[in-house]
Amino acid sequence: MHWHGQRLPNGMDGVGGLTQPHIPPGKTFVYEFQLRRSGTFMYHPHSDEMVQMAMGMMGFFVVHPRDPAFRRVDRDFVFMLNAFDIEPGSYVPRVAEMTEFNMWCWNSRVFPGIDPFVVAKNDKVRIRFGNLTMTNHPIHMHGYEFKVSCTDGGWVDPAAAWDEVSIDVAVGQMRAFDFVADEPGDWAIHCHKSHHTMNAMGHSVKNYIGVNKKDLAKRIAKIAPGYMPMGSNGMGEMGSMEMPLPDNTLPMMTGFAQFGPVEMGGMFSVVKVREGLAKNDYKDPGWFKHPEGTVAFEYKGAKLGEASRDQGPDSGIQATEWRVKDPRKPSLGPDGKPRPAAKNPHSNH
Ligand SMILES: [Cu+2]
Repeated sequence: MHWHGQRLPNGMDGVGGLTQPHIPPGKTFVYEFQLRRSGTFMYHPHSDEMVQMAMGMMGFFVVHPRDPAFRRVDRDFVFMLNAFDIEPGSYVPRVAEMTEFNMWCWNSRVFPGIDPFVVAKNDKVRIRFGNLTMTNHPIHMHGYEFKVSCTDGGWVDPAAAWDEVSIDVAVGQMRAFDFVADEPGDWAIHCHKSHHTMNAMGHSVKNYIGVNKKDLAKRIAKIAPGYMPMGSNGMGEMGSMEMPLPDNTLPMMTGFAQFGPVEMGGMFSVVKVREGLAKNDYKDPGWFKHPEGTVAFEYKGAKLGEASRDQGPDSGIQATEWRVKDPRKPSLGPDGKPRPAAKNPHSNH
């Protein structure tokens, strides 16, 4: 087992073959080392790595500072980004997968099976994550800018901590960010790669946007009972459907909140900031009660016309006439006759 990010004697570093013998099945090995620095770390096997990591063998390793006042926060969350490739209906993850994973997890769970991050208003909050998937994840939190406070290499000096609203975490990296939760609400937090907020079956769906397939669906359903085509208006409608699914899989995107389907899966959760929560209260407080007049609403006034597009000479937009040249034909001049062959300025002929 490799202790990712730790300072330790070389023989405790856990690299099979290099610093110790591989651990055979059924055997137990002992690691002993002193924790020489605090921060956000991980551990994972360094033996048959592709198989063992694809099967989910990995963990987090947070070392708290000896001085509890050092960089102290009120709420400290941690999640591991991990991924599986599990064919819908099957049980065993594919282990020879390089990029086409279909279960994008935090702590081996996917939305809506991930707990919300429950936070009291004005709490100092730290969110830490490590990435042991095989791709990078730009983790984006709504509602706040935050300070990146800890990386693989340790604590970022407060004077050097930088502001972000999304922080990319590369493969094998750890990141932590801090913020003061002064804006109550239900703030989404998610990976910004859109296929990472989907569960299995997000792959290889055909694009039927704009296609009226009522007839088609009927005809296909005759030979494939239960067939349901992807939406004509995009994939969002999948989020509100109760589709029949094979056993051992999950809807591609799902989850309901107070305004309807959330249409998410995978690496998504909600930071729930509420007033008056007790210090250790992590219970889901339900959906945010928005103050009157603070929710986006449908416009019901006079019908809006098309935006006008002025193409006059002073508009700044130049009317452009596009011509397409047929390479088989000589180009024609404004008089409709073939143009004389252009002189090549770089040629001496
Ligand atoms: Cu991602």
